[in-house]
Amino acid sequence: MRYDVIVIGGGAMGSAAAWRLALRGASVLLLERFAAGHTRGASHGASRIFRVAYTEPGYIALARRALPLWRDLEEATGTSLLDVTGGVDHGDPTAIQALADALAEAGVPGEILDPGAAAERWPGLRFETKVLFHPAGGRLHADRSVAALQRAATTHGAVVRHESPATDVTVRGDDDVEVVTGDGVHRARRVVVAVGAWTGKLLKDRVRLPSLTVTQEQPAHFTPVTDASWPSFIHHRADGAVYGLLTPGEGVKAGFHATGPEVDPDRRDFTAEPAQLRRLQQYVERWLPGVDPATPAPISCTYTSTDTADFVLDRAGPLVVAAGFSGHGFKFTTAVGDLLADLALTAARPPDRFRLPA
Ligand code: PYC
Repeated sequence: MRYDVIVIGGGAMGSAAAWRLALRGASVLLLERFAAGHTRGASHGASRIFRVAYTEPGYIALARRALPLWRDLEEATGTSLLDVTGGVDHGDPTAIQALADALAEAGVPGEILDPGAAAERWPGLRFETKVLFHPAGGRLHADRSVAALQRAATTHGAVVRHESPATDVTVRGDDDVEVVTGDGVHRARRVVVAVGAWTGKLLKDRVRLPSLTVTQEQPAHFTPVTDASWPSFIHHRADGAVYGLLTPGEGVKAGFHATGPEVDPDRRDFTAEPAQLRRLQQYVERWLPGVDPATPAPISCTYTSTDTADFVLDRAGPLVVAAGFSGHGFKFTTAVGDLLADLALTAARPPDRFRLPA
């Protein structure tokens, strides 16, 4: 069987591509190297931040493109995926003002609050500077999203295979690619590669990629000590960002953004580094009065980051590459899937910031 498109990688982005491609009538094979629901990559767990609050208009537009598609996916699969809790950004006043200005410019509702007013509204958090609240922020359920994307893809005829690692990809012609798996050779007109931390391993020597740094990150859940409501939040600090949100049933997740050690995705230990965990507890003790800092339940995941934190979404001949989500990609999943379908099925070119190096 020759498919229109083979998608390699059944995490969020590959599954979204499979959905959007199948919805448009393409014949699709989705290959995932691990079992369904695995925790080896970057798409597992119960919560991810949804927010529109970016300074770059391109990301605001992408989040706005993603939102109705999340709702379509919920409706198509009868699954609740996105809870709107509101989002807050606080910390560095220059960063907060830049976000507020960008939202205002884009016509996205946002509100600046004094720290006292913000603390009254969200007593689980401490604020010392002005706070940006944007009501569209919230929380996505990651595991449920991946499962829903794959269900929606199969509803439209996609074939989804777990535990089917692609060991080789060979471009035979402009419209002809071979993908080797344990059970044989599969052919397609286009191949979408969305393999997260494994991108370099699979594509080196085939596509000129930007620098992609794979790190092991270790956020943790903490037990709440208040019934107060929790927005998703980002704390902009001189030494980097701290993010968090409530994961119902698991606690309040908090993490340093992109500070973990570089790892080989096939040889990582999944173990929280004790000094980093202590630092996170110290942060929580000072800035999250609504949780018990003595109760961390660490989580392990990977980031695959570009130097600019911009994504790679581009096509090189018949190979479409989705990579470098830099720890802030999940919210855009549905829009990224749609964009990948454009790249695979049409002559569309991506926005400049997403292009592969020339
Ligand atoms: O979704 O933007 C985000 C984010 C930042 C840190 C972790 N997630």
